[in-house]
This record gives sequence, C-alpha cells and structure tokens, in this order.
Amino acid sequence: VAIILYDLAGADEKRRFSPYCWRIHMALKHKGLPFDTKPWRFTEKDAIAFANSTTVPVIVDGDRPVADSWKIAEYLDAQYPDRPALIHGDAELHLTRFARHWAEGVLSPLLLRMLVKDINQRLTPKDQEYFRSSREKRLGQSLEAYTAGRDQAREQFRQALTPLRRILAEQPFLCGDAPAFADYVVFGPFQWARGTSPYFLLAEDDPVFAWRERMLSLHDGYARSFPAG
Ligand SMILES: N[C@@H](CCC(=O)N[C@@H](CS)C(=O)NCC(=O)O)C(=O)O
Repeated sequence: VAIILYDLAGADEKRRFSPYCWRIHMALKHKGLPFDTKPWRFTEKDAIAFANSTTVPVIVDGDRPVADSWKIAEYLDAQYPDRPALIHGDAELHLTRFARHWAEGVLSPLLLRMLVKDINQRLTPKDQEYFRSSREKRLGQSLEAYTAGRDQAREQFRQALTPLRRILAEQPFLCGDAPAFADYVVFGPFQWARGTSPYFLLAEDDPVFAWRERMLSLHDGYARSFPAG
C-alpha cells in the first residue's frame, strides 16, 4: 500500500504549494517510496483530525499517521533505513536544523510579503475567507497593504540568500554533491512561490537560480511538473 500524503491544494486541486508539504514530496521521492497525495484545504481540519493535527503535511503509512514535516522526515529515515537517507548522521542533522530555522525564520517571512495576495487568489472561496481573516489578524493590516512593500522584500530576500549563494559556489547542493533534506527544506519556500505567484524572485544569473533549476529537475522533473505562476 502506498503512503498517503495530505497536501495543501488551491482551488485548482493540481496546484500544490505548501512549503512544508514540499519537504515531504521531495523526501518521499528521495527515498523512492511510492505515495499518493490527497488534496487538502485550510478549512478541512476535520479530515486530518485523526492524526491529531491542524496542519499539513500529514502522512499515513499503512495504518500509521504521522504529522509535522520534521517528524515525518525523522520517521521515514527510521522506518526505511535501507533507502537513501534524508539526514546523513549528526553533522548533517545540525546543518539541517540550521536550514530549517533559516527557511522558516528568514526566507518564508520575506516571501510571505511578496506572495500573500497571490496565495489568497489561488485558494477556494471558503479558504480565501479563512486565509484572509486569519492572516490579516496576524499581520495587523490588509493583505494588499502588506504586499505593497514586496519589491523591497525581494531585495532583502536576495540579500538573505548570500550564504546559500556562497555555498553553491563551492558545491552543487547544500548537502554537498547530492541533495538531501536540508536542500528540500530550503527548496520548500521556493515551491511555495512557484505554485502561487508569477512574481520573479531571482535574477537568472544568480547561482541560486541554477540550484533551483537543479532541484526542479530532480526525480525526473517531479517538482517542475506541478502548475506554476
Ligand atoms: N510545523 C509544521 C507546520 C506545517 C504548517 O504550518 N502547514 C500549513 C500549510 S503551509 C498549514 O497546514 N496551515 C494550516 C492553517 O494555517 O490553518 C510542519 O513542519 O509540518
């Protein structure tokens, strides 16, 4: 039986853009595990209550539910040790923790400013209502006012990518010669952008652009095969 991945979807159910779910799409591909996805909307909390979670990703492996992208990655490495590792040993675990907090604490907030209005437009009408009211409350302003500063956020985003850019001058992936979970964790926010917005994040001559292309091409172009823009 294939693993089931509950995956955030837009009004168009083929549109998949959760940065946390993308970690797991890539993780499952990396480990070569067969899986099916179930499109999930923000307002379908009942559908994942069985996993004791209010957020996606949630996976079900056989009859075993696992929620939270970090826990899912740990579970997959523990459960399938003969498959390629997502996190190779302690040194890489520490790098991956850094990648996680950098992605969640620095990259994603800057992206939110660039994407928030476009994200909203991609959702089902019911999700739009939920997303707008929950995010406007959190941001303390309208989505439109918040995203008005997006060109400035893009400058800050490009600046914030400096460490990745410099690492990529020395090696093709964050994890070295081949990608692993830290790469997928940083790639997640880029898929969030790609799946929701036509806004250009990166200059074409940026080494991060080339890395993103390599990530899109992995596993037979899996990430590239989803609707973009
Ligand atoms: N710590 C969780 C965070 C997951 C998360 O925040 N997922 C978002 C989608 S990108 C979600 O389900 N949000 C539900 C909501 O905002 O109500 C993980 O790593 O899996």
